[in-house]
Amino acid sequence: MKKEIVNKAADNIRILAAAMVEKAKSGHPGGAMGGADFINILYSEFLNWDPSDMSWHNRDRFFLDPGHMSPMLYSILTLTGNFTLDELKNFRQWGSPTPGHPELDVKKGIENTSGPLGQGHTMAVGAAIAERFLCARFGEWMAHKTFAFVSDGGVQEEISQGAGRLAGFLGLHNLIMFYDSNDIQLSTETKAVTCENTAMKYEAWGWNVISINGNDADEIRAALIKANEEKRRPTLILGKTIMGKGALDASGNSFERKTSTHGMPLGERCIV
Ligand SMILES: Cc1ncc(C[n+]2csc(CCOP(=O)(O)OP(=O)(O)O)c2C)c(N)n1
Ligand SMILES: [Mg+2]
Repeated sequence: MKKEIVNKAADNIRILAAAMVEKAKSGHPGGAMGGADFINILYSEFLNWDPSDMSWHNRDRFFLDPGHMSPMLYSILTLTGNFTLDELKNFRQWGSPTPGHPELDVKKGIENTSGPLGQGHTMAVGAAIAERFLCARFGEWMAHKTFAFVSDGGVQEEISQGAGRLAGFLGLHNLIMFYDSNDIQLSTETKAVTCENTAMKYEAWGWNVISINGNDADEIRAALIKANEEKRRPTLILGKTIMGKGALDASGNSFERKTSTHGMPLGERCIV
């Protein structure tokens, strides 16, 4: 498919994400908009699943770590038919299936409850271990991939270090994790709290690390092809992304790369 059309599909995810936060008057648009390109390529070209049959046990699994990026997940799952536009309109409303942070609902495509950063990382490692266990016991016909999406906050959490180290040691080659590295977090740039080299950290644990522009569809696709071919190691796709990608206010001022784009409706504030 032409890159232009692929990018428009990602723009749809961005617009839905920004719109649902706007309507709810609360939520997190920025990270969701930056991660949209990866999620679009993953779901439309790689994830081996059937949205109409979530009980198929050999389906690929997707675990979201940063639950605050739920608008991104709900948006793609609306494009796949698992959610409706009305459910998006009820984002963050009491009793709706679209709470601010996703809650386990496998039928609708939500494989894990998320919110506490780092937990999605560990759940994905656990699921990848379970997949290898099933294959060792019953044969490779049970093989499937486990995909995870993690952000700056999740990479910083200590729980992720234990899980990441174990995944490398066990050589969980069917685990593929995308790191949305936008260098922005809740109230500061990440450089205010950390200076470690994440690629080197995961390499030291035995991971296959692929660094890309996380907003470029071709680079995302190439990285996922390589990750799928890996036979020995878990893969970390380290994608540099832009917080709030593409968002402008009415006067043309950009919301991109701003800490303030992390966790409030775009329309509710002046750009700082
Ligand atoms: C264990 C845990 N500690 C603190 C928080 C509060 N929190 C929510 S989002 C966030 C930082 C998010 O930064 P990042 O993961 O980079 O997401 P982005 O700002 O890029 O959307 C924090 C600290 C949390 N959700 N979980
Ligand atoms: Mg971030």
